[in-house]
Amino acid sequence: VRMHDFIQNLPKAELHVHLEGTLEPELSFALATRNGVKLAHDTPEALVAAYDFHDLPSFLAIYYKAMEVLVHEADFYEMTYAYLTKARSQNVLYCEMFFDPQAHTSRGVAFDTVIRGIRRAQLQAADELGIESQLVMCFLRDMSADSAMQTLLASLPYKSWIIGVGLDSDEKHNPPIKFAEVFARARTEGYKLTMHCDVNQLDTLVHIRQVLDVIGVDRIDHGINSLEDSAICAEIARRGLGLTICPVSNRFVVQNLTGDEIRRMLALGMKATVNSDDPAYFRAYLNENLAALVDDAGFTEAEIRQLLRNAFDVSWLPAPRREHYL
Ligand code: ES4
Ligand code: ZN
Repeated sequence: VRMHDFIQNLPKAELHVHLEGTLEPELSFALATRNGVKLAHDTPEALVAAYDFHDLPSFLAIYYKAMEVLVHEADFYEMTYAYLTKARSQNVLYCEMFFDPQAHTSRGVAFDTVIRGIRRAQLQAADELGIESQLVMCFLRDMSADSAMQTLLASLPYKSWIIGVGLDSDEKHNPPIKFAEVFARARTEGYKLTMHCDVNQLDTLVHIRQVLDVIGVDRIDHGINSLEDSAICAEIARRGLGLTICPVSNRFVVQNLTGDEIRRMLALGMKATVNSDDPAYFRAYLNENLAALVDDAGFTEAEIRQLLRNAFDVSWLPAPRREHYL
C-alpha cells in the first residue's frame, strides 16, 4: 500500500500510449450504438472476455476491428478526453500520445476529423484538468511507404499540432529502412522521429541498427533487444536516447514483464522509461505498469524515481517546460 501511494503521488509523464489503445469497452459500446456499427460481442464484459492476446498479430487484429466505432470528430474527442482524465487521475502531468491516421483514413474517415477531435480534447484537458500533452503521428509499417508519404503530406497543414512521427503495427518483414525517405522528409519538416523496435522481432538487431544509423531517431519505442549488443547499448547511452518500455504490454505480447531488462538498461545509463502502450486492452494504465514492476519485479523507490525522471528528461517538451518538471 505504501509503495502504491508513492507511485500514485509522484508526478509522472507518459511517452508511449496509442490513443486508439485507450478506447475502453464501455465507450466502444456507446459509440457503436450511436454510429450504428455492429460489434462482435453483445456486452462490454463479453468484449473484454474475448481479449485473447498472446502475440502482436493476435492483439492487432482485435485493436483494428474495435476502432471501427470511431467515425465522427466527437468520437475522437471523447476517447482522447477520457484518456487524459484517467491519466490526470493517476497524477500524470504530461503525455505524448500516438495516433494512427491510416487506420481511419483507410476506412473513409478524414484526417481532419481525426486530428480535430483529438486536438479539441487536448486543449480542453490542459485548460480544465491541468494535463499537458503533445501528439505523435504513427505510420502503419504493414502499409506501403507510399501510403505513409501521403499521410505525411496530409499532416503538413496541421504541423503545429504534431510534435513528431513514429512507426507502429506489425514489424515482421517491415524494416525501418522501408520508410527511410518518409522519415527523412519528416525530419526536414521539423518533426521529431521515433520508431517501434518491438520485443523479440525477426532481425531485431538489424532493425535497431537501422533506426540508429539510417533513420537517426530521437527516441526508440521498446528497444528491449538492444541489450543483446553491447556496442548498441553504449551508443544509445552516449546519445542519451530514450527507450519507451511497456512492461504489461510486454507481458501480454512476449510473456515477460521485462523488469530485468529495464534494470539492466538503468545500470548501463540508458534512459529507459515506463509506459502503458494500449491501456484499455492490457487493462493497465501507467500506475498499474509501475505497480507491476514493484510487485512482480521488486523495483525500489529509487528505481521508480529514476524511470519517471528519465521520462521527463527524454520528453519532447521545449527545454523550459522540461526543466519545470525536472
Ligand atoms: C501496438 Cl503493442 C503494439 N505494437 C505495435 N503497434 C501497435 N499499435 C498499437 N499497439
Ligand atoms: Zn506501442
